[in-house]
Amino acid sequence: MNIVQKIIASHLIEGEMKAGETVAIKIDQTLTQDATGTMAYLEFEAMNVTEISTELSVSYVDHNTSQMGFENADDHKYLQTIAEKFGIRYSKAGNGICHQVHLERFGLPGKTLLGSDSHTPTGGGIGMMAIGAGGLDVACALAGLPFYITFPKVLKINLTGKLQNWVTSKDVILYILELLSTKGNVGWMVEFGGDGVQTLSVPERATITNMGAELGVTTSIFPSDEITFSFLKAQNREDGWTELKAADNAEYDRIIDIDLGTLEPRFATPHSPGNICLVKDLVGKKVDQVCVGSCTNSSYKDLMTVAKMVKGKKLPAHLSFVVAPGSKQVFRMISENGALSDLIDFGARIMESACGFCIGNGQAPQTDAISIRTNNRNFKGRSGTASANVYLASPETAAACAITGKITDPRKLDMKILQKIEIPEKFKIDDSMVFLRKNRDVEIYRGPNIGDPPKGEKLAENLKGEIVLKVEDKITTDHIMPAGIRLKYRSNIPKYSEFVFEPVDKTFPNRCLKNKGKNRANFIVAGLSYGQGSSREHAAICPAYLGVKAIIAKSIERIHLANLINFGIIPMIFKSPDDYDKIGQSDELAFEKIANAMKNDEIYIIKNLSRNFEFKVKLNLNKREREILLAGGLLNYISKKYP
Ligand code: MIC
Ligand code: SF4
Repeated sequence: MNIVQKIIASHLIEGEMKAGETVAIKIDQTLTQDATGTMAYLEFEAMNVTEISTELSVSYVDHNTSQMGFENADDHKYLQTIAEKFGIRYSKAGNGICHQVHLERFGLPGKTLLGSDSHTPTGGGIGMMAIGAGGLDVACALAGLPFYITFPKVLKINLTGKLQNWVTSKDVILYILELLSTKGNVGWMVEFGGDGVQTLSVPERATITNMGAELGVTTSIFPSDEITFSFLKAQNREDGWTELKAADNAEYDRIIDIDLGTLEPRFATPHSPGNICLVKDLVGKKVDQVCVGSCTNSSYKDLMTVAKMVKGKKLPAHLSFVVAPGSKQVFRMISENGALSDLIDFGARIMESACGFCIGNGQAPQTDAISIRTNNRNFKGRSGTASANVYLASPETAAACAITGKITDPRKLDMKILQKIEIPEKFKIDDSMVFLRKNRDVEIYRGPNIGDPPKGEKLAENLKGEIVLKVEDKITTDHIMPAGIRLKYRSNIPKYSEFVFEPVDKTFPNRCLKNKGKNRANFIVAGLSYGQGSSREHAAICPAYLGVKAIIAKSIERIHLANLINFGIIPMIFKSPDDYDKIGQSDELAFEKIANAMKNDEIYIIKNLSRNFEFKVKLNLNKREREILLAGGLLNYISKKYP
């Protein structure tokens, strides 16, 4: 077996290990973050379970840490008290970004991790099968229910050779994105192998698996070897190490070879992590802002590299340079060894250890700015400035641009080759801000902004209504449910619903509510790869609240598809993609006997009453997904199945 198959086999609860079949796996660990976590724990509470069933669960506070108003602080208090009640570890704001801290302190090779954040696959860098999911799926895992996935097709990426100076693991994943793009990879997992693996440290591997999320694959994973052992040892956690490698005769559905030695520094250019070009092809453009941080590139090695590059230099007057260390551990270590002073002397604005600029929580660049960032997503407007152009790059390229104030290939800097920053023999360990305190009698705190998760309605037999919105390809969850300044409403569904599709069409929520008031259904028509990006289930909960009943698309991304089902919105795929062009916004559609069709039909016929024709859609759903939709969502389904 390959590594993916070995981990699934050792966690299999239900199903057959054959590509395309649904399998249920046991989840060993969970993680949540505050922006998805409040809703996830409210959903967990709604299940009336008395104990958690995982080996380890951690609740991180890292997204909404700006606290403009009482809302975020109230959510944090709720999260801390519920963690205490159920014996969930709580990582306080300031302790760091969930994926970075989890890799440092809790991730273990061979284990499964389910996280309510799409970049959970960061854990693949340490040999975990780490999967991102909606909050409700994580709540189910906490309650001891298995996680359902389609048994994946496995892509082996065979790494050979060694990266040249100034070329990094970020350039590896940007190259993979160039090869595979951000769409069409649903149902795959990526497994790395080959001699080149041995040239990459755990944080470098984690940068690659982290941004595997942008490919749309279920997860990515590296073997666990002596490099994994040394990393765990440096974190005082070598007891948890196990070797993990594919059998010599392991089979794969596809193999790609990459010679690391041939790669060059790359950018993802605006506005998609899949728009890749070489840094050398853009040199000379003026840069307005450089941001180093995020769960992709904020490790000790990343920050030390940047600090060494800028040491003794001064920031160009026109440029803003932002640095956010990934964790308290990283922060503490660069402060102790003086690298923090080098960054400050250069002119860096030091942010707390949190998502910050990556999620548009501050540091919005100026109008029309060019911003070079080390994070993983550059969707239009995500930075907080709709007209900004965000380029994603390695810390080395970002630092080179910060030094010169323009786009610069780090290889062309007049600088001696940097000595590679090695993983320290011992990291600075202090878990005082990620504590476990169990107290069954604690009173759970609920601020005024925190509401109950919405209750779904049983699927109606017939639906009639309007296509309220028709959108094109690659609509991201940032288009559907913006974060940034709207993040603080994550626990207040009626309020947050006022901003659904805000960047696309501000009139969307009101138009939906009008139809809902008249008992008419709302439908959305979309192109390829609908729901790319984040795991935020609010991109399904809030449309459901507005009365959206079905999405008809050319294709839908994995996590978003699961979230739609969990909240009772029917995902439908055009049988003939050309029909997308034959229907338009405002068309009136009729879905007759849909509840009946949901029981077992593969193909379903929708009537377009405005244009007087019919078109076919595929219901690519398994039995369990159909039952969830019929019940009006996963919470209803669970309460029926496990009364
Ligand atoms: C993101 O990077 O988009 C987020 C914010 O981390 C999301 C989760 C969320 O929306 O809260 C993700 O990646 O899942
Ligand atoms: Fe946080 Fe950005 Fe990572 Fe999402 S991608 S978890 S917002 S740092």
